[in-house]
Amino acid sequence: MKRLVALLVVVGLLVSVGVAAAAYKKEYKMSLVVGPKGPWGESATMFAKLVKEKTNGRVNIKIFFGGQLFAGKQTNEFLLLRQGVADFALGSTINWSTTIKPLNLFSLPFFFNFQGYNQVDAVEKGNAGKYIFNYIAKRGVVGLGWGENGFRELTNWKKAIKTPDDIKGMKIRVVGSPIFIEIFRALGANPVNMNWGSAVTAFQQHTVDGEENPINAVIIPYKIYDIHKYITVWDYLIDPLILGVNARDWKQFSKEDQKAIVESAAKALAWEKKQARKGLIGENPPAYKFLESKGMKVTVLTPAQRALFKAKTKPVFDKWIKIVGVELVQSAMEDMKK
Ligand code: X2X
Repeated sequence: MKRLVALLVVVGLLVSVGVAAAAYKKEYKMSLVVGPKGPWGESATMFAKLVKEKTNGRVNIKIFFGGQLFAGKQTNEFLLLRQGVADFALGSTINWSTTIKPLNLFSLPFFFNFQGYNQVDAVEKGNAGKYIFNYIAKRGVVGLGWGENGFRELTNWKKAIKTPDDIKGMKIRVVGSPIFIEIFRALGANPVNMNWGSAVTAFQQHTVDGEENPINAVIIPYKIYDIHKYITVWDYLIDPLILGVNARDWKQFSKEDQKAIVESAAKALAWEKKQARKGLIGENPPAYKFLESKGMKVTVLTPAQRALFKAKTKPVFDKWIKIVGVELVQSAMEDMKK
């Protein structure tokens, strides 16, 4: 009997040691599609640093930049995060939208106004944003907050694009997300799907004529102005980021560490959003002047020109509100009114 008790004690000890060791990983992997430069990458570094400090080193996050964790296919990021190949990700809603259909809300063409940053904030903070975070939570990812890649603008090496006629037949690189292919086909362009990891080389080699990306988080850090001399500022859609964590990892963190992670996310993301929008608001803002100083010709669409692009892409909009969910679209519109 004594022996049995001793054995049970030993087994008990081993089990509890095992559980404690399994509870926290030595290192948590964080996925990013882009590199360390610019608001997107820098805020991830800031987040990991804050988490480490605030948890006294208990939660140690290593960032895998440039899409290293998803081996090329950026639209797999949400799946990898849900499976735990990545523990954290600061991901573009576009890359996650092939898995999470409601995220196509942000890719509806011309849904938000030109420089409609207040509308974007209202949707993220409002019922639509809550619905989306609930939706991803049911699919194994806890949303820690919203960041921003930005409103996506069109760049190319050939000519200034002012009307839908100008873009006809142009080969435009887009993310491998169906709505993007459809938008550019509706405009008469020739969209090609390419992962970001191989896109920049393709731009340099003129394999494609153009691309679309936000100014502060991508065009400037990647020096797209060295390759593309023309930019059309049209704010045709917004690309928010979500900082997400795998739900199984999340449950293992103590309440205290969860709080530290939430606070770190809030701080890093507030900074990130500010940087992503810096110099972009108002008429002829400093960021456009910066691009001009780098040799770019900046074309800002007039409301009338923008309306032409909007009209051309209306069938795509009408089709995709059903895929996003009519209720979610309505809820976002309500949020914007508040
Ligand atoms: O691939 C892109 O264009 C990028 C970097 O903006 C995204 O990840 C959506």
